[in-house]
Amino acid sequence: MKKILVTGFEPFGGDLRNPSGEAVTALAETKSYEMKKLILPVSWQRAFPEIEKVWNEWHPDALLMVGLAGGSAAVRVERIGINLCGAIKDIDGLYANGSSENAEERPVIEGEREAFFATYPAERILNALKEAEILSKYSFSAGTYICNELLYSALAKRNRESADMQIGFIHLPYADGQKEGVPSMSLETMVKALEITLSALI
Ligand code: PCA
Repeated sequence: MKKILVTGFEPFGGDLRNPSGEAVTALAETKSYEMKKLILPVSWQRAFPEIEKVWNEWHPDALLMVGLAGGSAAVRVERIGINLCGAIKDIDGLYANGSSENAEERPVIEGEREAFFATYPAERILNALKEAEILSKYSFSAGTYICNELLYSALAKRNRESADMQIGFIHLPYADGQKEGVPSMSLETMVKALEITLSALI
């Protein structure tokens, strides 16, 4: 049976909820694959090490990371991770350089290549989401915050270790009722979108 590591995030940036963590938590166990879940802190220093630990100990066949893209109306199937951390503070009040005062961009990994493509079957996933009539699209930038940092870090590790792993990132909209005046989707639809994505991985 295939082993899939699925991650979501805790709330950040003043939001009380993060639909990515809620949707991942709500995913049901299935008979077709073994699943481990992690709900990660939106922290430059603490998020990826949690993934690395499970990866090294459990050796998953696939890694699906999920985050919130506030303002997006559609489920976004991310295609690319880039080697750039923006000058954005995390929930610990720190920039990617570890400083709380010195705002500066930095690479995710010094000296590593500019970008990696996600290795999950993006086309199959998007087709399956569209088939289910879930508002969805490709995205060619996961931003420069911690979602991109995870995607890039995971793809770089896979490349370093020549691991044959499906790795990708899904960005979700705000959940219905979470915020006024922004595009949103029901949590139920988002859970379904993740189930469809997971089925496309196996
Ligand atoms: N979204 C942020 C980080 C955590 C999350 O859910 C991002 O897009 O980078």
